Amino acid sequence: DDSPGRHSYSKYNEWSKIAAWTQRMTEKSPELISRLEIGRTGENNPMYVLKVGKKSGKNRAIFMDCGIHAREWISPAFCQWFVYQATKTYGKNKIMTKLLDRMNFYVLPVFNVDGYIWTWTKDRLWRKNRAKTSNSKCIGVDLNRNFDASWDSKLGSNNPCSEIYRGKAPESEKETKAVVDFIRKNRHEIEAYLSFHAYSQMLLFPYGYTEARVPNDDELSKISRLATEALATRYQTQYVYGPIATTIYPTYGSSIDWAYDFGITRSFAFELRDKGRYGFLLPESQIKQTCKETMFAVKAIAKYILKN
Ligand code: ING
Ligand code: ZN
Repeated sequence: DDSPGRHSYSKYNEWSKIAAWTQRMTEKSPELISRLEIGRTGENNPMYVLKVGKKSGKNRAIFMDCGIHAREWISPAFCQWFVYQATKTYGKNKIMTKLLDRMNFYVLPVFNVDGYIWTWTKDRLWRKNRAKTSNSKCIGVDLNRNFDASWDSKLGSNNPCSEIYRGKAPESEKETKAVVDFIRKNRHEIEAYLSFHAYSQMLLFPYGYTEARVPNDDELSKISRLATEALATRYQTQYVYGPIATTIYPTYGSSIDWAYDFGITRSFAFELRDKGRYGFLLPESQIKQTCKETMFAVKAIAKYILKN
């Protein structure tokens, strides 16, 4: 996939390439992929979701978001890899075939398009979106603090200069609103929500806003064990798992807490490679391995969802 003129899955791709790729994928595999524009960003860039699955009357789906944080480049790389592997292995790999026959994956390869573009042009370590705030010196809302899940907590950040600024209201950001509207519209289909971040090699599940355990904590722990064990089979990469608040840190207004309370009780967030050696600057030489091992985890989760 490195030959000239083809999309590279072992390199980081800028937004214009990813946008063009979403279109080409639907043309190359129309029986498996269609593209939906779920909304526009603050800077009027399109937000594309690829619907991946064999076309038939199915009513089951998994939603995946990548690139909610601009600098976590391995995350969009994984979403691209996932779609590519789906088209490449459908009809060949038994599990993939079964999954795509029975369910759809809604894949949002870049959630925070404006921020992602900014990391390519101005500031590689930018995290938030690019919205204007009440403080003209400080830009951007953390989209993973902008969801309506204990957003109002006094522990959330209302400082526009903070890296984790929650915004002026829940769903104040066009990007958040687009995702929430899409999920609300497809609520009867969506059985799991997967969000991809970097870095620290963790698999997280709700809650972030309280240390109280969710009702199906045992189930989410079990799924996480299956998924992280599957992930480790490829290169022995070790992941830890557990509730957000006690495994990484408390958070207010995150996408998976919102999804959980909305009724999507199988909601997870991956913190992909590495554990800090390169951090957000994970070298391109690690993209393929990271994607391959993560694929095992995602397939394990999807297989579990299908059966249960
Ligand atoms: N980490 C996530 C963050 O938003 C997270 C951790 C994931 C919190 C999912 C809540 C829900 O802080 C990074 N690296 O962004
Ligand atoms: Zn993140």
